[in-house]
Amino acid sequence: MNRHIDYEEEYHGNDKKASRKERRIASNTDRSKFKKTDLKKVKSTVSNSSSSRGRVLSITGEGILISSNDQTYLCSIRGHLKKERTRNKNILAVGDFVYFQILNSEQGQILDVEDRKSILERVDVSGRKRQLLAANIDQVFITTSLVKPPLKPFLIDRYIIAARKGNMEPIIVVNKIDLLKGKGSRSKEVLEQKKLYKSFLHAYKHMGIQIIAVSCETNENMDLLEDMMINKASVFSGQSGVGKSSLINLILDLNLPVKKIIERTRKGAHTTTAATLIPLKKGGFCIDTPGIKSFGLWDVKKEDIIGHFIEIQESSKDCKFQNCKHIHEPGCAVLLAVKEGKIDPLLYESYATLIEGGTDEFTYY
Ligand SMILES: Nc1nc2c(ncn2[C@@H]2O[C@H](COP(=O)(O)OP(=O)(O)OP(=O)(O)O)[C@@H](O)[C@H]2O)c(=O)[nH]1
Ligand SMILES: [Mg+2]
Ligand SMILES: [Zn+2]
Repeated sequence: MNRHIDYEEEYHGNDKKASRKERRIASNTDRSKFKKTDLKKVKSTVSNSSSSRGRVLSITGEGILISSNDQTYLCSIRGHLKKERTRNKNILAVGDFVYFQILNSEQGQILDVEDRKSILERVDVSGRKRQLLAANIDQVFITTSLVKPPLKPFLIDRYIIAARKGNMEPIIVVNKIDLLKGKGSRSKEVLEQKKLYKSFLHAYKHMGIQIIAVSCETNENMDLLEDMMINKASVFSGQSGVGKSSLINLILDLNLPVKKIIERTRKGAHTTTAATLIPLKKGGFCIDTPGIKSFGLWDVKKEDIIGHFIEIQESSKDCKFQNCKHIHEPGCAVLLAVKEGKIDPLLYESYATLIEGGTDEFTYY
């Protein structure tokens, strides 16, 4: 097997390796922001005369696939770039623009990475490193589904915060809207989802974020989603099984692998295993990504979280204590507003989960 496989242990990780590396970086106390770190330090010593510019299409165990002038090259990374991995699980992401040396008609070596205009990142599975999910994109389609798997509003907030921090527009895509209608729509499970979905729409309509409900089964709003993608770079991200690849297949008329209908269990199976940059015939790009279980925010301070919840921030001005976290403090105006129904309970719960953090599924750093 290619020894460069650990470029990207990808989303499911290589646990042994990760824990070994974790120990190695355990003493690393560098808390500086990413903007000041890796890329700036990696200012090129490379002469550009012998290098070509390309874009990262995908990163797998075999190497990094670069597209340049309508050709693709499987590339390795030059040594000095690899050193930048102390706090980073990966130093390159799909969507990155890179300079590379062409070795032959199929292979090359990456010399340098261009500064990014935007980046989607999270805490990796080890909980200590920054994992880059996608770079140089305009919008994140925070993809969720109804019923199978059920809607998870808390995960959505994390994505919204990460998208805004990374300089991208968050857009919520609710897939499988067909499952709320027709056959089986009177089951307890579906009725509960209907209720949650209604509260979710109510809570999030004030957030200034576009929400689009779609279905790959009935094609509902598929034209609208396609229009939103034209001439933009978009990334589809979200839990496994919500239908990211199905949506891309339908809109771009592709054949990306999707989960088979016969499901033994409802969780676990990750169908897409590596992020891939796909060009749109009508202009623009989109990135399909593997499903994720949790989304730990990288380098987001607790103080910044409240800025995302406008109504909570507004109410907090009347709290008795200036350093009130709005969890259980006396004289908390936020808790009072929740009690009086002025703040949506769903939003408050999401806020509280983010502030308290700590659980496996919703790690907060
Ligand atoms: N009922 C219904 N099923 C859908 C819809 N969209 C996708 N599915 C089904 O959902 C399953 C999962 O779809 P995928 O496209 O593989 O999901 P994914 O988000 O790409 O999953 P990962 O690659 O594992 O992250 C497949 O069996 C699809 O047929 C929809 O709108 N309605
Ligand atoms: Mg997929
Ligand atoms: Zn308070």
